[in-house]
Amino acid sequence: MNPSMKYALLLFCFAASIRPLTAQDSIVQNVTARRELNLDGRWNYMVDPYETGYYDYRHQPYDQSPSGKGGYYDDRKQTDKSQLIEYDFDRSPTLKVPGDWNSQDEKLLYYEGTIWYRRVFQTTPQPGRRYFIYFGAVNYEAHVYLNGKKLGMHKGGFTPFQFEVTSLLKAGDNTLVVKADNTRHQDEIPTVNTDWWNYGGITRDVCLASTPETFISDYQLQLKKDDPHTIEGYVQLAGQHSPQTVTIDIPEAGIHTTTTTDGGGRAPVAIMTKKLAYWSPEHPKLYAVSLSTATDTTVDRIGFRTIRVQGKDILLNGKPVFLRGICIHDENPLIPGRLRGEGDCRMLLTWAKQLGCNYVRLAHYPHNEAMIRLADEMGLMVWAEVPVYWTISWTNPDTYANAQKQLSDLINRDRNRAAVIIWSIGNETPLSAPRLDFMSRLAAHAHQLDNTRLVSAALEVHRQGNEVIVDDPLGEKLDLVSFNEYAGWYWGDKLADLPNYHFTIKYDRPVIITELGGDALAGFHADPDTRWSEEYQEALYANQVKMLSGITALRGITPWILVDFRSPRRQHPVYQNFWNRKGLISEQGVKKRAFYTLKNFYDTIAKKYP
Ligand code: GCB
Repeated sequence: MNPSMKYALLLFCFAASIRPLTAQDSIVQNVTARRELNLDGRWNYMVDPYETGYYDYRHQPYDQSPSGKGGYYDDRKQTDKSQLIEYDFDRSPTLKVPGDWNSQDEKLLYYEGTIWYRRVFQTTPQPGRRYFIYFGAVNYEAHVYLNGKKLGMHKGGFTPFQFEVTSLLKAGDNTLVVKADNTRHQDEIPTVNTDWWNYGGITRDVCLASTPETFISDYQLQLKKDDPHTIEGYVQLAGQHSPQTVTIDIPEAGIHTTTTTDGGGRAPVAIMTKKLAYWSPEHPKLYAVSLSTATDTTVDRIGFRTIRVQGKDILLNGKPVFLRGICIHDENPLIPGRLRGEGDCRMLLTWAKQLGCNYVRLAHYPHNEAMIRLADEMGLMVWAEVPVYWTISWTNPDTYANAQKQLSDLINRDRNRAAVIIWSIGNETPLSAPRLDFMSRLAAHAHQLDNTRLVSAALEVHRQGNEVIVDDPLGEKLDLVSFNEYAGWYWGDKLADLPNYHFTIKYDRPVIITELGGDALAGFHADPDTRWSEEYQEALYANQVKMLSGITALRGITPWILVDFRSPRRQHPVYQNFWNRKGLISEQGVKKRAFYTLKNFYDTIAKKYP
């Protein structure tokens, strides 16, 4: 080879080695059914505010250098006493995974930046199997390395991602290193300004999953739009794409049928059935569904129901429903920090049930998959949302691509959960032409990915005197009219005046109030005119209920919020102390007076919509 060819080849190899590696586009559906090894537990960690483990002293990323070496992900050990290594995972402290770092060490409460995590695990890879490292969520940007090799990067703090590691996994010890960075940036989703704590770290489960070479990677089995007698969807195989038979069994519904994959590994599903017991909050029936091919079997629990809008009504299984809801953040106030497992999820959903809810708004980002599965099991309908919150960079194409990817990942993960009835594409986004374009594209994308559910967003109102107006042009693209209104807290001086407000709503659709409410410090009692008192919050709810009774199309509300939650924006030294106090339950789990006001309202509504 002549020298110039040699040089060109070297350059090519180098360029190939620095191509950006990102997480795989789609994740294995129902990954826990494929779990080979749970990687939760204690991981060693290092706080790295200057990103010394990522950049060299010229600020060049080690993982983009020709050798790819030099970063903390090498997990070097001193083999000779004279050797200089300025880090040591083995002797570093540990953090619990899943779990944000802020709640695990006082020094990390306000930390925003990079933390390195390392976990060593043992495995014996089997020939003929494929292996994947799966993360439920890492906030916000994760760079992942296995045995010193970069697997890739993922952005987005609330959606799952995975990497195939079949060729890198070793028999014996394997070293998994994650650089988690929760720095906020204007062009990201969410952007710099939110009203919640920016909890960092590996906040959800991690596992090693394994599958056969050709396996069932994805599927959707849900009732066809507006048709209670047809289960429709697809089964997607990954691996070899010669035509294969897929068998679908739902024994309890007497279903045993087959379908065949096409050249792309996809098999359409259309099953006629008259025997289904439909999923509803009162009867959250889930069926054991088994999918199998010649080489693979996977089992899930799936509920079947229809949801649609007819005039001003929302019809669940053809019957009008009122959504008796409450908003929820992914936070356990008792820790306080991100929910760490099914027990934490169950605590919140049990409180929602005690309130008389049949519905929850999981704000403002995708919650844990465990939460959605529990809602399926406990009988709570769900509004699921992406963190397109407040003032996003509307004109940046990368920002749009990021938002759309997060929306796709949410829909793909939860498309088989009967509980989810509404995809929300954002919250309180300010009117402008670029924003309308951005949000309209997101709405179309959600409709295109899933035509069996409703698509909406939490809009804002504006006022003229006593008239509250809802006319956001985005409303044209949505299946419901849903908006936040803070009468009695951010506007409307006297609570007793609330019933004098009336609503002018441009769209003839069911109306859902996605937020209303006000703060109260649990245990602070005063007269109903005193801000922050439980009595004020109670009177606010009583007057809100009167005011909203004037909206004839009202078909649901999700007051803000079930439990007090942490927010850096909430600074009052007596009443807030970095807590948003709009919860109906305090950070110690104590129910405030307004909890019972809302519960009474829901008890009455439940009788009207049996
Ligand atoms: C809102 C936001 C929510 C805030 C809430 C508040 O409109 O959607 O994220 O936490 O108001 O308490 O101000």
